[in-house]
Amino acid sequence: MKKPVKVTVTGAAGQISYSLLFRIAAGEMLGKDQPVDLQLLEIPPAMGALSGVVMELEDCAFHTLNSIVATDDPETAFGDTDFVLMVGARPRGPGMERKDLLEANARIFTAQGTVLDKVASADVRVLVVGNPANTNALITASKLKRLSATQVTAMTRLDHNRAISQVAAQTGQPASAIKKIIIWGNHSATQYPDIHHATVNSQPVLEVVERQWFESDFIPTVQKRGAQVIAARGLSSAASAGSSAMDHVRTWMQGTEDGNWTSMAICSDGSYGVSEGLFYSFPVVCKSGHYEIVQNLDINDFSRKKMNITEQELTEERDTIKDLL
Ligand code: NAX
Repeated sequence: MKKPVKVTVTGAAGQISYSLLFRIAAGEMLGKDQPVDLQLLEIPPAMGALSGVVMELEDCAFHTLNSIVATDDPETAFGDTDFVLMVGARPRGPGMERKDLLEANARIFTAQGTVLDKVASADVRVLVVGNPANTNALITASKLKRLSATQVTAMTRLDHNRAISQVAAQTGQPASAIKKIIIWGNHSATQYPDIHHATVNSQPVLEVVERQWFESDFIPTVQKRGAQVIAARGLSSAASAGSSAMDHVRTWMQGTEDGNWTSMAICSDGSYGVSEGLFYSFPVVCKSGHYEIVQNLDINDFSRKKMNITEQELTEERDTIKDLL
C-alpha cells in the first residue's frame, strides 16, 4: 500500500456523493493500492445526514479507506488536500432566475476557492461538478493566487460518456470500440457533442452512421439527456455523474489510452479561437497527472457555429457574475 492521499468531496451528503464516496473509498478512482483520507464538506443543516453516510462508509470496512473527516468548515475540508471534487452547489429554488442561481453559486465558489488557495496541497487537482459547473470552475480559479487556474477543471465527462454510449448503440458496437468523441463548450444544453473525428473500431463514425442521425438525433439526445433522466427518475443523474467524476480524475492521473482522448472543461488558452480564461470543454490527452488540448483538428462551418453558440453562453454566464471575479 502507498502513503494515503487526501480526497475532499463537497456536498458529501447529496445524491451524487452517495454513489461517488463509496467507490472512491473502495479504491476505484485512484487504485486498489492507494489508501485515501476522505475529507467531507457539507453545510450545517446536512451534517446529520452526513453522519449517516460516514457510518455507512465505516460499515463497508474498505481496505483503501484510511480515515474520514466530516465537517462544515471549509478550512478543515480543504486542509492539505490532494484532490477536490466540488459537488456541493446551490440548486435552483422556487422563483429563482438563472441570474440568481449563477450569483448564489458564484458566492459559494468564491468562498471555497479562496480557502482552497490558502490551505490545499500545492499540487492539488480540482474537479468542479456542481452546476453551473464551467462558471463555478471559472470563479474558483479566479480566486487562486498561490495555485494555478490549470489545477481547476469542470466535468463534461458525463456528457462525453453519454455520447459514447449513443454512438455505441447506433453502430451496434461496444463502448470500448468508440474513440475520439468530443464535447465542446458548456456542460449545458448548448454543449456541442462532436463526432467528426470519432472512430468506431478505427473507422470514422460518420462513414457508419447517417449524417442526418448525427445532426437531428444524436446532438439533441446528448444535450438533453440530463433532462430525460430527471423526467424518468424524478431526480437528476447521480450514479452516472459519480461514475463520470471518477473517470475524469482517473484519466487525468493515469492518462488517456494511446490513440484516444477525453473531454474536460478547462481554462481556455485561446485554442480553437475560444476566448482565453473561459472554462470551455476541449478534447484533451492526459499523461501522468497533466493534460493538453488536442491541437489542429479540422473544424468545419457546422462545428464552428455550434462551438460559438456554447462559447457565447459561457461568455454571458461570466458577464452575469463579473462583479464577483
Ligand atoms: P444534491 O442536492 O443531492 O446534493 C448537493 C449537496 O451539496 C447537498 O447535500 C447540499 O447540502 C450540499 N451543499 C450545498 N451548498 C454547499 C456548500 N456551500 N458547501 C458544501 N456543500 C454544499 O445534488 P446532487 O444530485 O448530488 O448534485 C450536485 C451538483 O451536481 C448539482 O449542482 C447538480 O446540478 C450537479 N450535476 C452536475 C453534473 C455534471 O455533469 N457536471 C451532472 C449531474 C448533476 O446534475
